[in-house]
Amino acid sequence: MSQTKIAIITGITGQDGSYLSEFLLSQNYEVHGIIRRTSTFNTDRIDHMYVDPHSPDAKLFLHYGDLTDGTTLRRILEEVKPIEIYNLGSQSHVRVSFDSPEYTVDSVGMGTLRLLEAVRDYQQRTGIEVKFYQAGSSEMFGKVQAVPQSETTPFYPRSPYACAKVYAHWQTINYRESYDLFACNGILFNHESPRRGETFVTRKITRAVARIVAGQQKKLFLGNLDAKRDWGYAKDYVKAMWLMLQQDRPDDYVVATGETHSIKDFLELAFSHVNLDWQDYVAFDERYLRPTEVDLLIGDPAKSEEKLGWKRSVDFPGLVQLMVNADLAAVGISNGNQDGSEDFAVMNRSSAATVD
Ligand code: NAP
Ligand code: G4F
Repeated sequence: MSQTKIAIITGITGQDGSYLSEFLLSQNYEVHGIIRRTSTFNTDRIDHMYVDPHSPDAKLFLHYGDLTDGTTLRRILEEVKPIEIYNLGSQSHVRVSFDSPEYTVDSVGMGTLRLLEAVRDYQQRTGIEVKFYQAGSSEMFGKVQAVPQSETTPFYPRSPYACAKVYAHWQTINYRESYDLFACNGILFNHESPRRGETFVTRKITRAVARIVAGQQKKLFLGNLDAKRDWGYAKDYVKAMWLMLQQDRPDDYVVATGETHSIKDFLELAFSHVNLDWQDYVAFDERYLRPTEVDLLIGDPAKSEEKLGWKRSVDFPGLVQLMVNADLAAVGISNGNQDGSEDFAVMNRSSAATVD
């Protein structure tokens, strides 16, 4: 009988954590997620997968922990004995990282170091290999030094968040080279979905479109509309994370679409999908500007495509449409096209997953 494959995911309650959990469960993994204790439920994105842990059918288990708390991370690792760890947890909002730089760097930079140290000790003591995935970001390219950006493009981070991700990136490489860890960096460009946090620009726009159509909102306040991003679909991107850990050797990979679009392009498609003109609704608020901006991101996915056999399944117009449709469904409007309705069902269940 083959052994159960066990994975730990930090950041399981986030957008990527929820899609990765679904994917790993579909591959017959036992999935252990680390969640933060909060005074209100924070498990909306994973409730649909959760089965009472007393049931023999339970394959998803939750543990309280935090990337700022190294002792607990070690304890969970010892208890769970995973073969793979996906480090997705982070204060992931770039604008917020300027307001809370210390906490951002602690969770993103030091959090990764704490986890790597725990893996190093566990592996050295037990001789059991634990494969490690680090959620790196295209934000690390910041003030871009080449177009498009690939694995060899130098970093030029422009926010506390991006600086912390660069630190985590290099620590991951150092632990790979110093202690022979199977540790990979994914350098993922922006990826979105109906499960995207409501304060990131894409979801802020698609949610506003739906609420404007439903008569629940009149204006949408945004910051810089000229920045360009390489936007893909989150569900495609979590497969690349898993593929990296299935290779013979650990390595670093850019995951991107190879296309770039401005916020204005996104607005144009999202509003025209419901026959509205975005210029009638969007207003400027300087609160959403950043002290330093990342003007242009466009990734070169050639290495992921060649070595991992990874390919995106959704293009830019398809992504915008499925996000608008899911947000329309959330306000009770069917747009005929049911793209994203599965996610609407996920996001509207009441929270049930708990840790005893
Ligand atoms: P997300 O939706 O913001 O989710 C972040 C997750 O991290 C949540 O589960 C959050 O828990 C958890 N978290 C926050 N602080 C933590 C802490 N101190 N200890 C433990 N967990 C903590 O982010 P995402 O979009 O899924 O992104 C996943 C990862 O990929 C992040 O590391 C992000 O920085 C990185 N990334 C994202 C993109 C993108 O475009 N989405 C691109 C490149 C890299 P709560 O639910 O309790 O807040
Ligand atoms: O949606 P955003 O907040 O995403 P950003 O800053 O690109 O970061 C996201 O992608 C990174 C990968 O490159 C991840 F590492 C990171 O964790 C996160 O997931 O902003 C996108 C662009 C920016 O140029 C911003 O200035 O949209 C611009 N923008 C304009 N108005 C706005 C707004 N961004 C937000 N969040 N809110 C606005 O009102």
